[in-house]
Amino acid sequence: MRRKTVLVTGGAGFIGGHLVERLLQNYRVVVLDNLSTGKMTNLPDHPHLDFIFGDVSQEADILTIFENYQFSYVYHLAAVASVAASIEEPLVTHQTNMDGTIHILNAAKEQASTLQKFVFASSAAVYGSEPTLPKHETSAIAPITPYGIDKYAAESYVLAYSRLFGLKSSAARFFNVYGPRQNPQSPYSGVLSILTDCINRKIMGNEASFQLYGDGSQVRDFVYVEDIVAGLILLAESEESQAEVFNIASGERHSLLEVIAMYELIAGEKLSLTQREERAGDIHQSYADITKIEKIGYRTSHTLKMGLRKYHEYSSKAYV
Ligand code: NAD
Ligand code: UD2
Repeated sequence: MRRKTVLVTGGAGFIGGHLVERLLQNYRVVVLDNLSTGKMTNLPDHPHLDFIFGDVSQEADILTIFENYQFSYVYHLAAVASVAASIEEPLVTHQTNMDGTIHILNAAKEQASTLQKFVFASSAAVYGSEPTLPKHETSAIAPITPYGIDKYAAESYVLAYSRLFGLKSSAARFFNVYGPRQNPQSPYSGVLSILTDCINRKIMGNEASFQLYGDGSQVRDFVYVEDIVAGLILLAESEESQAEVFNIASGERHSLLEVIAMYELIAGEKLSLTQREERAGDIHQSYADITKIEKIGYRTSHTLKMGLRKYHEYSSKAYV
């Protein structure tokens, strides 16, 4: 049978690479990426994968792709994913995170009659620091950074295109994602990628100290990247997800100190911690209610302990 074709923007990124790997089991996949943070090494060499170097903020790049392919699904993940970068360069970020989304939506709506779903990668950042917990999809929206503001505007556009033009769509608000190939290089990289890097450097006999911002009592909902992928595919394939927004998280909550202790036990390595001032604007607690996505069939397959074990196993091999 002929494979259906799927577009993944930002497919060479951390989450995109995992999504593409999974989609290639059933689909022909087209990746659009400008490799600003993504890497070709995040993508497998596969006969059903087409990589297109291009920029979502350039209308011409998008139009060419939609002229050349008829898509069954679009997963729009391309974004400046760093909150810090969005604060330093709000306009440049906006061109990708907002304008880029409108370009993709405009092209996708021309294929609305055959496109089965447009899935957008949004973020828990839309909730900001408003303290009511856990976060439901109906919780107050109070983004506090250009990144969060653009994510909320972009997801609102996606749902509006469903109402206005009949584009079938869903938006997913990811909580703190972790797993293999997450880049630890910036101080604003996901904390578990930084912890993983510290642990592996120590295992290799190098000096490594983890900078703990605040007292470690901050609470997060860490979700393993394969569970994000499963959630995205569920949203694409489910009819009940039409024109709705969903949290994707683990539903577990842990303080940073608990996570560090769990990781040390798994890796068999004690970390040296250097305590620093709490980061300005750091949210003390962030965790999700995932009842809405569970009602359409989502089940987390990884407890934090399982996810950390897998991540450690993968990354300790990658360091050798
Ligand atoms: P990432 O930086 O690894 O992936 C983003 C990808 O988009 C990269 O491959 C990058 O090269 C590409 N890209 C950036 N600007 C582009 C442009 N103008 N044109 C084409 N491609 C472009 O980040 P990630 O963690 O994999 O994030 C994927 C998506 O998930 C993003 O939309 C991000 O905002 C969202 N998200 C991530 C997290 C997380 O914890 N990692 C949490 C919430 C939401
Ligand atoms: C996450 C997202 C961010 C935004 C935000 C919205 C990631 C990587 N970041 O930020 O994009 O959506 O949620 O709420 O998913 N920490 C340390 N030491 C370190 C690094 C971090 O102590 O070296 C602390 C940090 O101060 C924070 C916690 O660990 O309290 C988690 O940090 P993070 O950067 O992984 O994620 P977060 O929740 O701040």
